[in-house]
Amino acid sequence: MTIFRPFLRLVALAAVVLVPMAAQAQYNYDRGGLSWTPSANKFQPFGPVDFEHDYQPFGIVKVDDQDYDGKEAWTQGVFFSYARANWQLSRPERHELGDTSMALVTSTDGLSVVQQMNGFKESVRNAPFAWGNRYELGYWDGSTGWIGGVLDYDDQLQQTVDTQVAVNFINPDVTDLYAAAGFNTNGIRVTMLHMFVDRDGDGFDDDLNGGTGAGRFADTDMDGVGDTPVSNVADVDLGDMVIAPTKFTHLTTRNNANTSGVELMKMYRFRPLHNASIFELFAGARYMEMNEDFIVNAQGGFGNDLAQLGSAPNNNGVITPLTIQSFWNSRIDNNIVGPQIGGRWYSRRGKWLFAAEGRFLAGFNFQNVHQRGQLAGNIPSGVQNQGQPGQLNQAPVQNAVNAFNNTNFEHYERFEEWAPLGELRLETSYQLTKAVAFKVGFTGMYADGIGRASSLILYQLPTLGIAGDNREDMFITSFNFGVEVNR
Ligand SMILES: [Ca+2]
Ligand SMILES: [Ca+2]
Ligand SMILES: [Ca+2]
Repeated sequence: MTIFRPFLRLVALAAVVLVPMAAQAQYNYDRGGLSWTPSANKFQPFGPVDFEHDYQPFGIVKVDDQDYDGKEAWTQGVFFSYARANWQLSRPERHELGDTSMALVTSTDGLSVVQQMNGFKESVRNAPFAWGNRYELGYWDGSTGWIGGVLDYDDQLQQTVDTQVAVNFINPDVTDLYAAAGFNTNGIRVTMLHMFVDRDGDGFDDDLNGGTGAGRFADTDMDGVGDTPVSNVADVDLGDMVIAPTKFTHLTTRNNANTSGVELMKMYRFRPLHNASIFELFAGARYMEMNEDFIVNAQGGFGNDLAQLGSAPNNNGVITPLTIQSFWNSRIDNNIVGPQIGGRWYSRRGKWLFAAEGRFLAGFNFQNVHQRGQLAGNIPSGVQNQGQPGQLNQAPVQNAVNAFNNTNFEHYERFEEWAPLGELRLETSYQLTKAVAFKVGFTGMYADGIGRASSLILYQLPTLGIAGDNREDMFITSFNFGVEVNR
């Protein structure tokens, strides 16, 4: 949540309050000839101006062939416009949910090695429509004027809920850490996801490679089954480890995007073209935001399916079943600011008006990225294999738990990018009264240099990170309907 958004809503509210004021004022200033008198004060936005309203906003418009008596080809004075928008933000570029390098993991049988592929080929799959508002307020005084606009496109939300979703992670080699801690690595490569397994649930690590002990247990009676904890870590048989699969039993994603902005521009109106259509030129500044949250919650994984985890027994000996919990939430704020030019061409036919409008923002995008999360959480100390409470094998996921340290992580990053933004609006309005028109239209916006939350995740153990893929293009399309007063 930025502080900008509440401010924006305040501005929007102010604009709504101004509607009656605008509606009371009217308008038709220079009837008859196709000329107007320039204002005595071209540039002063709030100073004395030359237009005078005639205060008949709801006068009937009479149509007589191509002419009607209520409206000139252009307007003078205060105008206001409001549009309800059904809008859509294009989905991000294809980014898998997970690291795309190949991952070899142990199958859920704890024995065979399989190649694990990411379950989601796209982190965000859809681009649903959502609702938003747009307000414009301004005035014309002769051939110049001012226009201010507020755009507030609300939450574009989508969620997925899936089961058995594999997510690959970059899995660092931690063999040196084991060696430094006194383990006998014997040329065995150990990664962060390596762990011992207890498939038969006897409470002892299974001996997978035969002979030299069963993981953290010595086989004192030589029956092929570990039975006694080793007293020296150098006697642990790292060769009995497998790589834990990172397939989550339950995974939800949630992507939430919104766009808002303000603009303020000086307007210039050219003399009518030969077909009586009018062209107006705008120049000013614009500020736009595109904020996006990508939230992932995952249960299981990290070897959870290789063991029934339970809490340490409480005073009554009761063990609570545990599921490993993970989450990673990513947020990006694209804050785009820069000078803007634009133009509007329109033509009246009786009560109908057709308008085409374009804008170009030479934007500079200040991106703020924030990521927080936790991997392999919900594992308190004393966790154990629920199938064999009281036995010595504390947790098959011990390595994962130890390596990740069960802590929250947080990452921040800032990027600065050029973000040119273009906008095209096509609208048709129908004059209901002298001042009030109903309008429908389409708006398309395109921008480059935009960061998307789901594309900025570095899927690396143990604490993820922010990847640098922060330049994408985006399309915003919206279908609008609303009212105009004296536009
Ligand atoms: Ca066992
Ligand atoms: Ca062994
Ligand atoms: Ca034994």
